[in-house]
Amino acid sequence: MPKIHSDVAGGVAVLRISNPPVNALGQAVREQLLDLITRAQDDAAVEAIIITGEGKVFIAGADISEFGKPPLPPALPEVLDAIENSAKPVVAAINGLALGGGLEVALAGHARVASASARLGLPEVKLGLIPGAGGTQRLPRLIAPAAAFALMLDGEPVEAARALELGFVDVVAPGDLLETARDKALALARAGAWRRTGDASATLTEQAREDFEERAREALRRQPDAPNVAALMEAVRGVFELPFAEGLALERSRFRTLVDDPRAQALRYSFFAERKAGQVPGIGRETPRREIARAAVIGAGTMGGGIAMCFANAGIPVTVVEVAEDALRRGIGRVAALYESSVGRGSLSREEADRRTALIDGAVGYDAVADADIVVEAAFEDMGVKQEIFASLDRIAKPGAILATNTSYLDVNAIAAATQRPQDVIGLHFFSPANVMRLLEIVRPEATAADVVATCGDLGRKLGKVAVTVGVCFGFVGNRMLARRTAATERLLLAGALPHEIDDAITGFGFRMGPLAMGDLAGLDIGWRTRKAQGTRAPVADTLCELGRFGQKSGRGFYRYPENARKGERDPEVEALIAEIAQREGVERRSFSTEEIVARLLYPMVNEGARILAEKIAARPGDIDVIWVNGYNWPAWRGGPMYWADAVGLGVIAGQLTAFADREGDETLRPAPLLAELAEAGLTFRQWAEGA
Ligand code: T1G
Repeated sequence: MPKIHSDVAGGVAVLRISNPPVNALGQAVREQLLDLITRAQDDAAVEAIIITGEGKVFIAGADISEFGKPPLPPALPEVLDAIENSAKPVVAAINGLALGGGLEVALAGHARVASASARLGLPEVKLGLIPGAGGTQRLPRLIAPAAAFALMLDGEPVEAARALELGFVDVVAPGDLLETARDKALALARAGAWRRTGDASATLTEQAREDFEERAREALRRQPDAPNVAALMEAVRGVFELPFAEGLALERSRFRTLVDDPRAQALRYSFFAERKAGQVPGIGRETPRREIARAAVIGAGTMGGGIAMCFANAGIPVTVVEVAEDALRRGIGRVAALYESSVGRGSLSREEADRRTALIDGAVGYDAVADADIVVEAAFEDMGVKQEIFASLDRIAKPGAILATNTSYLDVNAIAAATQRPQDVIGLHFFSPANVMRLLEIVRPEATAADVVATCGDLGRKLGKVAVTVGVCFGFVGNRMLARRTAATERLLLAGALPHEIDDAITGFGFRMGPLAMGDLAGLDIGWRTRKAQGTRAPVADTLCELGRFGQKSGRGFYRYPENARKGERDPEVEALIAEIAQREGVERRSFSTEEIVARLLYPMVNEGARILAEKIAARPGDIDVIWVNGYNWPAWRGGPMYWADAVGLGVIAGQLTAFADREGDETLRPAPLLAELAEAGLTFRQWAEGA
């Protein structure tokens, strides 16, 4: 049960919030906080009040699980009004993360003392919201409104020192946090002078207004159709135009509207789905873990270099192993250049870049993996090559070392079988660029030991990844579903949809890029090589490759790329070529609406997701959604393919798939048994998962 411990000593009441794991401002916490602030007003022994958090977090914000349900009094703004209007000074002693409503509690206080390691932010935009308890009205009264707006738009926390510099932390405690906070609180009480944040106005100058409006125009240009960005602008503009109380009312009303917006609901779903995805059946806190103090990566190509950077970025020394000196040198050089460009962009300090670079060394030959606790193989995507490498690693790596393959679709059981230690073998499927993409598919063969799976889950988090554990099959989850979209795209091109019509339909849905532009960017030859290895074909894409049209790298693919152009242009040659192939294949052509293109590309993916769930390759629909949002740019405000399918209605999807299967004569398009069953029963994937 959440508890706020209250200790009064030396004239100061210290209210310590204890609501593990993150001191979220659930109803019980709000109620106790209001009660303790109210009671302190009449307590003669109390001259001043301190609010602090127990554990590593100050307060991580409102309790997100309460959103969308009937509100439970007292509402947070009511508690913050009591803090701000207290007859005794209230000081926030920020012992750790102060996020969202947590920072808003501190802003309602009369001073803020932070520990040096504390981080402070208003991440509400990431949930499709805006701060709803005074953040948009109080922060711009403490710091430059343009800077406040930028912080709320970005949603990322800042270090205590930066908050001090900006002006919304008053003191960074040099030593004991509570000592410093106590001194500050008593000084305010005994001087009898403290300021309500709502009364501050020094930041509200004409120039500040212009600076804010400029930032607002830029934000609107970047995100023209994000309702929460528009609401944030309106609320911060209210700081200049409305009395404080009216500004609070405006903020609250816009916040309440956003809470009910389907996009915000989808983002909240994603927040919890991401955390649930880390819960692997059969793996618990009690499962042992292996220590990962040193890593090795086999292969210094784009993937190997990116994976090595993930380890270095997490402070884990890593050796990049190549079989040839020049390949090693090129790989290490590419990594150094990437760090350099981060320093150049200002996203990484020189010291940090040097520290990370120093953690990466290179070696020729597999002997270098002898003392590694984990080896990640990122070599050529060929089963024979991988089995040979794993046989060598088996001979050289120390007992207990985890042997991981970065394969993006091959059978990890077959790779494990090349060793005498299948219990130590696992798939760690990073997404390119590995040092940027958040998704990590942990591919779990039958023989893999539980402690290896548990260790890799923790490692994924340490590397800053969203780790989802999946079963072994061709393409695991993400690529297996992507293959369905790719096949549907190829079919649609032949049936008459033009490349740009397909891409426009998919970017209009919310993806950053359409499948054809994406293919041109990645290189059409990659898929071509895979299809040749598997003996499958894609008439259009294969023909383009046979003509040397590999995409951007060859200046021509589905689109043509005039000198150094980043965006492709329609290419009448390609459109004529596709019509020719269609004729040869006996495919009748017609035009397609945007809605039909979306349905033809995405419903088969959902269908494959249903098969994946039935085969237990993914533990739950949310895992599939987390994979697609974090690995394939599925628009986060649509929750993910399975969440979206539930909203569309499984009956609608099953019906359309049946029509596609009948029209195309393709049985793989027919609704998967699980999809058909849920459609029949009028259930959603989420209801099935909750009932499963
Ligand atoms: N509400 C409810 N549960 C939360 C929560 C929250 N705010 N934050 C975390 N949890 C749960 C999470 O689901 C998980 O549960 C457990 O705590 C550990 O979380 C009014 C409207 C703080 C950086 O957006 O960013 O305030 O899986 O695994 O990796 O204007 O949690 O164990 O059952 O993420 O150490 C704004 C969200 C809310 C912060 C810690 N605040 N949380 O990361 O642990 S809106 C946020 C985080 C708001 C006001 C507005 C992270 C963390 P379970 P975890 P972690």
